[in-house]
Formats: sequence, C-alpha cells, structure tokens
Amino acid sequence: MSILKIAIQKSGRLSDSSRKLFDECGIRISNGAGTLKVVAGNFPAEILLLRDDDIPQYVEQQVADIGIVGENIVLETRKEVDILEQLGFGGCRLSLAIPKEENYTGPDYFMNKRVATSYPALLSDYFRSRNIRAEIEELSGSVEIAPGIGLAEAICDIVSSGSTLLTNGLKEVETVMKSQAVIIANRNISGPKREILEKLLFRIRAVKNASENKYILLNAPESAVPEICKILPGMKSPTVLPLAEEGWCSLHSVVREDEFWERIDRLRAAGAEGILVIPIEKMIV
Ligand code: PRT
Ligand code: ZN
Repeated sequence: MSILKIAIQKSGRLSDSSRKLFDECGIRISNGAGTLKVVAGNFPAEILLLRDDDIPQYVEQQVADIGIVGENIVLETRKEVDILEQLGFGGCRLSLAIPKEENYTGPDYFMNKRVATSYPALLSDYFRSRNIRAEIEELSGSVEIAPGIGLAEAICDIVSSGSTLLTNGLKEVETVMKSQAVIIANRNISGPKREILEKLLFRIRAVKNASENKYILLNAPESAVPEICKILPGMKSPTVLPLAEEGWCSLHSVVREDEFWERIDRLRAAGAEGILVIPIEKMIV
C-alpha cells in the first residue's frame, strides 16, 4: 500500500501550526516525543520529524515526498523542489538591519560593509541584483549580536515582531524577502502517491479557505438589499430570507477576513443591523 511521507519541523516555530493543520484536515498524528517518525492514524501518511534546514534536501532526495518549511529555507537551500501551497502561518521577513544611531542612505549604504547572516545565498542575490559589493559573514545563529561584538557593521536576519532588533540596538532598513510556511514536494511524485497528495491538498485548501473567510448574517430592510448585495458578493451571491417582521429580511454570506472590517463599516452605512460573524470550519469552493 502506498504511503505519503511528510516532513515537518520536529520542534520550533512551525511545529505546532504544522500539527494543527493536520488535525484540522482530520489526520491524527500522535505526539511522537523523542521519535523520528510517526504514522498517521487514519490517513495513508507517515510524518517525519526533522530540523527545518534539512527538509528541502530530504524532499529533493525523496526521503520525504512533501514537507512543510519556511519559504526562506526553501529559497536559501536552492534544492530542486516544487512549492505547492502557501500555508498562511510562520509569517516573517528576511531583513537588513544596522545600528540604530547610523544614518541610512539607501542600499548603497552596504557597499564595502561586512554583513552577518545565516542566509548567504539570498543575501548575495540581493546585493548582486543591486550591484553592491559587500562582505558576507556567514553565521549559523545569534546573528543579531554581530555588530555589538565588532564582527560586522550590519546584519541580515529573520524578523517578525522586530523586538530582537530593538533589544540589540538595531533598526530594520530593507526587506530582502517576505516568507511564510509552504508545502514543498518532490518533483517525481506519481501514481497512487500523487492521489494521496491531491487528497491532502484538497483538505488543506478547505481548511485554509475556511480560516481566510467568515460567515456573516445580518438583518436589513428590503429596500437596502440591492446595495448590501453589492457589498457582500459571497461565494455565489448572498442568501436572502424574509424575516417575520414585514419589510425586513436576513442576509447570509461569506466575507474574506482581510476585507472584513472595511465591509462591516459599509454594511452598517447601508442599513444592516444585528450583524453576526461566525468562523467557518471547512470551506470547499
Ligand atoms: O531546530 P530547527 O533547525 O528545526 O529550527 P530553527 O531554530 O532553525 O528555526 P525556528 O523554529 O526558529 O524557525 C522556523 C521557521 O519559522 C523559520 O525558517 C521562518 O520561516 C519562521 N519564522 C517566523 C521565524 C520567525 N518567525 C522568527 N521570528 N524564524 C525565526 N525567527 C527568529 C529570528 O531568527 C530572530 O532571531 O526570531 C528572532 C526575531 O523575532 P522578532 O519577533 O524579535 O522579530
Ligand atoms: Zn533550523
């Protein structure tokens, strides 16, 4: 029987969200503390628990068929794998930062400077595309302390809240790339394994669509319905139901999370009342 081998981070920033994703896809994986692999309870998959940096290579070599890893790692390691889906978690950016008291003049600032990073490939691409000659000091961790100890004049590292830069007296001046967790796949998956992969991707997309959308219910006078329908496109068009109260109806629809607040303001201005917003568990489009 075919089984899909899936690599995820063993412990780190992507592990909990990766496990939660499988849980939401109805795929049960046991804790696996101290083990390298766990077999899914009710889906033909085996989960390999690895260091995130190794995942692209394992997927390229088909030790794992697919993996969940940050786009930053995929692009830095330059392995021959396909990126199938962005997952919407693990969001961060790879940024250049300099001591906060320095006067930043634009990317030319880095000319002939030493820049410490764990991302030498991405950073040298960035400098090359801007014709900047800088010296890259490769470090495997604690990059943010490099300027303080005189190892470099600047750093290029992953930033999310920015508090690490702040506490080390640095300021972010350029974004080299934006990143989030993605599904990567070996380029030669075929036959029954491909079918399992398609099934998994179908579930992941349903979970992702659900998390990106909200179900919305509201009441409105009949006269406001045409205007409200324009604001609420829904999956096809809003459901409109009559209310017991003469001249009023209830509208049901789906709205994107990122457009949500702006739509709510417009809906209220158009006459909507009693607005309820409900999370969606799964959404098949
Ligand atoms: O042990 P293993 O090698 O598996 O894990 P790791 O320690 O190398 O990676 P981990 O768990 O730290 O990160 C895994 C992935 O999460 C990264 O490859 C990114 O895609 C993503 N990610 C999201 C982050 C961050 N946010 C993040 N903030 N990775 C690292 N950081 C670090 C950053 O290096 C810096 O030290 O957090 C610090 C900055 O955070 P802020 O919030 O202070 O700006
Ligand atoms: Zn790592």
